[in-house]
Amino acid sequence: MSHDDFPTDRPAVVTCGLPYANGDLHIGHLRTYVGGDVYSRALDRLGQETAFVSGSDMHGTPVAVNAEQEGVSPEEFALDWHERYAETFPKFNVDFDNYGHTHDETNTEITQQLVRDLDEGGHLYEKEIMVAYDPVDDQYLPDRYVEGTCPYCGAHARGDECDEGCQRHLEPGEVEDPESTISGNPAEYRERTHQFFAVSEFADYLSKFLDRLEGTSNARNQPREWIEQGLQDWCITRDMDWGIDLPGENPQDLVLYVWVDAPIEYISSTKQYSERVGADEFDWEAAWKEGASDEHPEGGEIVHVIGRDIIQHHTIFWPAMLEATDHAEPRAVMASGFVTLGGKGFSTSRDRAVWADEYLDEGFHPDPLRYYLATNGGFQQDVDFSWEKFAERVNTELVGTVGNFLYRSLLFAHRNYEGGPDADAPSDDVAARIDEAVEEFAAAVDDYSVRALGDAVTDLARYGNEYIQRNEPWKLVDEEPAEAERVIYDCVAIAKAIAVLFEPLAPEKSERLWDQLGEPGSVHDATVDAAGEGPAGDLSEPTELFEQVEDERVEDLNEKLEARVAESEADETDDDDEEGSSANDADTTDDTDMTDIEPLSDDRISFDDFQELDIRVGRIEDAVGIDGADDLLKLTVDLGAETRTIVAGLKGLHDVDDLPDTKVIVLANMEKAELFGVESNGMVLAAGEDADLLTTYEDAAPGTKVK
Ligand code: B3M
Ligand code: ZN
Repeated sequence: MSHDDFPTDRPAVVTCGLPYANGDLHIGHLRTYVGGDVYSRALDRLGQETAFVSGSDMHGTPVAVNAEQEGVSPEEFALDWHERYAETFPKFNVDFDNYGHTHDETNTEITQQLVRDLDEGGHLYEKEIMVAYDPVDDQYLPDRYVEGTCPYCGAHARGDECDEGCQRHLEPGEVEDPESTISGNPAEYRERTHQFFAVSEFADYLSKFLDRLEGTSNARNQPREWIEQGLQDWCITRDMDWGIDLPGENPQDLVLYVWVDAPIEYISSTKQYSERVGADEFDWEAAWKEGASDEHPEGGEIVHVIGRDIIQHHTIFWPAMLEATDHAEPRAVMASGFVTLGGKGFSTSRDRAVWADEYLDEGFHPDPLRYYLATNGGFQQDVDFSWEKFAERVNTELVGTVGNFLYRSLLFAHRNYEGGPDADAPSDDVAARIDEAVEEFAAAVDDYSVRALGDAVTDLARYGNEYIQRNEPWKLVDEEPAEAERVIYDCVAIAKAIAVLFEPLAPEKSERLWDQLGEPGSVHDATVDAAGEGPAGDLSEPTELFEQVEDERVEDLNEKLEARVAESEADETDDDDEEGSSANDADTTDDTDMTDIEPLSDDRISFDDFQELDIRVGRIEDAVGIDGADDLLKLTVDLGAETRTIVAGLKGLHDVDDLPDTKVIVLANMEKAELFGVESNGMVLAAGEDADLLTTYEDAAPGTKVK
């Protein structure tokens, strides 16, 4: 890998964490897959050679336990889910170059070879450990087959992770007071010989690796703490039938731990892609193996997109495995926050979720959900889903800003200029603004920010709206026809740039726009260079790209969701949960208050940065509503040195008459903003959805600095 800006001349592989093949996908899962897809499409747009791969995670106790409960073999059970996932992802325009699964031949072969290499490299050793065993059922109880008490924090825990307490990964034998999750029988510990990978030997390497690692900051900061606490070696075998056999002598018939073969599927899936398209088109070995390419012996640009619950596997175990076997080092890990409902995690087993199929069954197009999931909050922040917020983003940004600009420009162009408006090139200002959007787009890729990719487009559309409004081509068309044509040509040029830059977020809608623009070929093959080239095509009659989500619709959807959440909450009282689990799922994380509150940010700021914030005590003198704005109040606030007008979203949350004389805390050097025609000069600070106003404890006077 390199640390150069994208695009580089190395092959890139973008991977998404593999879903366990054991249950329906919900929009919490989709956040990671959409994120990965958006990112890989954005790399494509920059002209980066990219493979986008994933696959289903077939092995492990979550799958085996669920299959057992349904009375089918794990293979049949997992394949069934695998096929469903392979059908679901394309419906959301999540377009993997290869979507394999961990139980196929490619992955079995590559996994066994990699484990042999670990062994030959002297990184594996045998150790006797205590494994939970159910004497009544005569069965060993790995991972999810056993539960008990966390030895670190005392919470109730699963065999392989302290899901309700400290979230630690637990090694076999660690959980105290073990019980079988299948029979409920108390388990005993028996001695078995297992294989261990000497991860602790890689502590120094991993510290340096984390210093180099790009992506979201949570993926660097959490593992640094784990390394400081001391790394434990990792047991890589299990007493069960379902999995990939430990290669070589295997007298106890052990299989490899699911977390060994799961990330290896990233490699296997890339190999399958190369085999399909040919190594000339994409060379999986050059991407993954050190020394395979003469030009770039360190390998390609590997970017892992995952949920934040599996950071440890991707930043400790996996890079150590890669390093030990001469594979390329991952360049970046992008770890997404969860999607929550009413502040709590999704739960598959309690039907507390918005399901992927359900969204489509409601008749919604996939692209608005993609846009919402990718741009609502930073990638690593948890996002609380609500239909209102979804509708608001769709209505204001997709319909109001982007759709509105496109429709008014293209309709005008289509009606007035047969064959499309004509000019040699966009005017200088417009060309410069398009270049700026392309730069923002490229910077967003280098920052691993799918949200900023969205901003690059909405900002450009906003500029487009201002541009057309300012130049009023409809007034010029009779008196200054040449000028009118130039203006509208510029607008169509902006529309074309939007088509290219919006492709990652809204692939299908962008393709439709591309067709409306009469551009040749597919927008999926266009690169950012096309964004500045100006339109070529003969415009067809435009239709509106995005549909408004009406209030009644939101009410309807809310009712359904609230009823379901209430039911799931009632279930929680008599909960002895099933074992199903997967990324982004409350089944691995909730029942604690962990997900009620967004995790504290890992992004530290310096004291100097803090000092740049001019935070003051203020006193509200007057509060009035603003015409046309449902949520906003215009406040007059005494800040000691001066009195300012500040617009705040307090209407409906506070009694307007009570506000005068209330002391508030104000960010005085917030940039000015115009809201509904009122200039807001500062920001009143408030906590949470209900805008609980910050105030002072004693008698600090207006103007006093907060520090
Ligand atoms: N199958 C799902 C999870 O724990 C797990 C991911 C594997 S990624 C290599 O989130
Ligand atoms: Zn714990």
